[in-house]
Amino acid sequence: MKSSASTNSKRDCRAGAPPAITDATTAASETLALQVKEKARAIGFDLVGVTNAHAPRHAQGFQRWLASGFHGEMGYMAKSAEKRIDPSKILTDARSVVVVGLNYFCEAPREGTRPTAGRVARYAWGGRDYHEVMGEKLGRLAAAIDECGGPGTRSLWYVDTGPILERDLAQRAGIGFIGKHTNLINRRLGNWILVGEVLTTLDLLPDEPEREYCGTCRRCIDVCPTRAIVAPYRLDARLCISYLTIELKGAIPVELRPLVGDHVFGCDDCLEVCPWNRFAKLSPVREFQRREMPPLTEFLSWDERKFRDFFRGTPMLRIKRRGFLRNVCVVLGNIGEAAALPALKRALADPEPLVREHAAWAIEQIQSRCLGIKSAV
Ligand code: B12
Ligand code: SF4
Ligand code: SF4
Repeated sequence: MKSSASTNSKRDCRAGAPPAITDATTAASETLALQVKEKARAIGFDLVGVTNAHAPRHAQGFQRWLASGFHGEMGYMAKSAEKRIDPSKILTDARSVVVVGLNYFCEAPREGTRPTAGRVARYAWGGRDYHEVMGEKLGRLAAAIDECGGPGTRSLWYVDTGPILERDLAQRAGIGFIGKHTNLINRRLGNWILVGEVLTTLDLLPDEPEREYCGTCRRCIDVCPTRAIVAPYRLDARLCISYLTIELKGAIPVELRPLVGDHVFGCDDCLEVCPWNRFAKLSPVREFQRREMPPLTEFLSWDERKFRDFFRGTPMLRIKRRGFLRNVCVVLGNIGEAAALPALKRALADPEPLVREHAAWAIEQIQSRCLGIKSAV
């Protein structure tokens, strides 16, 4: 889990007055909030806002989402449901949540590189996992908050994997609004933002929540290849290509494979079309800059060691060689030409049954599409 607790015994920013609602405490919590935000910006976060540690606004929406089974095999979502709707169950006496955003918008791939490489979601283009990039920064921010709070202040940071409804709290902290595609959008940066937060026992003056700005637009809903956005703000993860190619451990359902298209890891289709991205700015974070990927067929010849060496420190490592090659086969089945057949046929002898089965499917697809052969291998 990407999180860490920190406490600090040094006091340098604030006298430890008990929380009483007076002008003086309000002023103190405002000063502290300003100091914390300054720290966050100095550390390199693009966005920072503060909210209280009350239940998230859409807690009921989340419970309905679970009850509909939209989380699929992500059992951890249901298991930690109680904590997700009550931050004080994560950190006793939590008073405030400092929510941060990091811009990861980078240059698009050069024209013509896509057909052989497959498409990778933008957050995974770089050479280092964002959990680590953000984790380092969040650790420093949590330590700085403890320092401001003085003795007894406790803080806990998370990025992505913690039991928190991050986007909900982010909107309440004012750093963006949840779009119909369910992602957080900032009016100055668009939707290419990663979210993290520090829960703290410190009293910080909360910011005003952001309001919604989707209006009548529904581009993201219409563009989704699998119709996973079943209604505005409601995503059936079981249909989402991001879930199918990253979260799902086993076989990708056969009927959904053609819809995966050329997405080899994650999917950005609903994010790409959002008009708010006209305000996106290139991220200076070195670790997010795009690195070249070899042609898809090459991956099929890689053993465990080669796979690990190439993807070390990246989000791809999470789905392991077997998951990644499963995706490679599906994409080749969808967009590959006859030239991909030798590599796929060799993959029929792969040590992983999951890879073998998806390679057989891909061969069938290519044979039927390119050579007019209908029967299986
Ligand atoms: C589970 C999960 C997934 C699942 C499910 C996604 C989902 N929409 O729930 C899958 C695997 C599909 C997924 C995919 C992606 N994910 Co993801 N994921 C998460 C995770 C761990 C939990 C999300 C969650 O709580 N889902 C539960 C459901 C109910 O929440 P929800 O759909 O967001 O619904 C909320 C809103 O819709 C709102 N709501 C409900 N009704 C209404 C009505 C109105 C009017 C409004 C305004 C709001 C609203 O309330 C709900 C509860 O908060 C978070 C990290 C975290 N701890 O929060 C990252 C996170 C959401 N993922 C992230 C990313 C980057 C992605 C991908 C872009 C990756 C990719 N390119 O492949 C895709 C985007 C797909 C998409 N359209 O959402 C980022 C999003 C950053 C951002 N700017 O929003 C997060 C925040 C991680 C991070 N720390 O940065 N993800
Ligand atoms: S990430 Fe792709 S599959 Fe998932 S909701 Fe967006 S467009 Fe649909
Ligand atoms: S594409 Fe349109 S509807 Fe979808 S999130 Fe962006 S503004 Fe909202």
